Amino acid sequence: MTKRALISGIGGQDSSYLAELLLDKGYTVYGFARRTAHYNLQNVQHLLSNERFHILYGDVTDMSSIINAIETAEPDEFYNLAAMSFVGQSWNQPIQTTNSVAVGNLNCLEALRITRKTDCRFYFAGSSEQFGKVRAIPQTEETSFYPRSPYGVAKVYGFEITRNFRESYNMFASSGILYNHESERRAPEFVTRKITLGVARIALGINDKIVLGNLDAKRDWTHAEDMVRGMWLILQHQEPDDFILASGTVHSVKDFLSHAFKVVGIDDWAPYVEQDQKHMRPAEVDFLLGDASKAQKLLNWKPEISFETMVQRMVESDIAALKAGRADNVTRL
Ligand code: F7E
Repeated sequence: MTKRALISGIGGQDSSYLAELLLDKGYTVYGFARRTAHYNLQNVQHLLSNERFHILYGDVTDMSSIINAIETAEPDEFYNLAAMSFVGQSWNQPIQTTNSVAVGNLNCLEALRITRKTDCRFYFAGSSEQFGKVRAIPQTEETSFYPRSPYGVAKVYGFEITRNFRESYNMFASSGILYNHESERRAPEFVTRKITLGVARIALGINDKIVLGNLDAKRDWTHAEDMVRGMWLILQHQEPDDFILASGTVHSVKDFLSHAFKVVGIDDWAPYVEQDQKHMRPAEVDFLLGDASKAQKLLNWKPEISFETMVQRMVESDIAALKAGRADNVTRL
């Protein structure tokens, strides 16, 4: 029988790749989307004509809408990917962040329990931001949490409540603790896409600089396509569990700049980059590096797209989009 999946946050980067993956595997996919004043389904536009792909409107902060979605979709798997995901913004709207990330996840779990769909497999999108201040290098599933932002604090709650539902109600509720993951579909607020769009604009003579914050921050970056395969594998495992998904390599923002400028033939990028205090965070996470050996061993998961290929794909895609006049969502830098 065809499997059915419900994906919340369907307008986002990860959910669009996950929906593609599940449709390829023969699933019927229900995307749970928030209604916003501006159209927010560009990332899944190409899937809307697929007869196995459906959009249901609602919000994870509104439990009645989740219950309706569960009753319509009757999912075998529920991926909760809905959240305010921009760490920097979480200081400006800590309550909305907590409502969408933490309470939103509790609402999803409660909705499954109330509708007696406790046999539905549930995925929570955990984050390396839960580790925050480094306690161990690299971080494993055993490393303790010390989040450094309202976003990170809310993710810790989401992670712990998922484990609690697993242990309290015997639900198949699992979390991936995902390190940074990027792609051509990444929103332009995030540092990687901000850089690749900036480089594309410089290469085409549209702009002459990129304005950033902390260039010394180090992250473990993976392509989002690799990550969604990991999410799916987490829900196919014989038992519910928590897994780190990461590349196991670390690069600084400066390294990212250097690779991105190299794609357009610029070796000395310093004259094109300025720093501005307004992009610095009240509390920074300086260094994150994940150890995904548990996922490799138990799920046979490892990333296939290298850091260099990912950066190249992003820069080339932004150049092509600008040349084609598809400069939408480029203005919020
Ligand atoms: O920042 C520094 C910034 O906003 C990366 C989200 O997907 O991954 C992401 O969180 C680093 C930080 O991602 C700018 O200070 C410098 O150190 O791209 P980001 P993030 O905060 O690491 C985790 C795993 C998630 O769960 C999140 O949802 O880059 N940085 N200059 C800057 N960052 C931004 N955004 N803009 C700058 O101008």
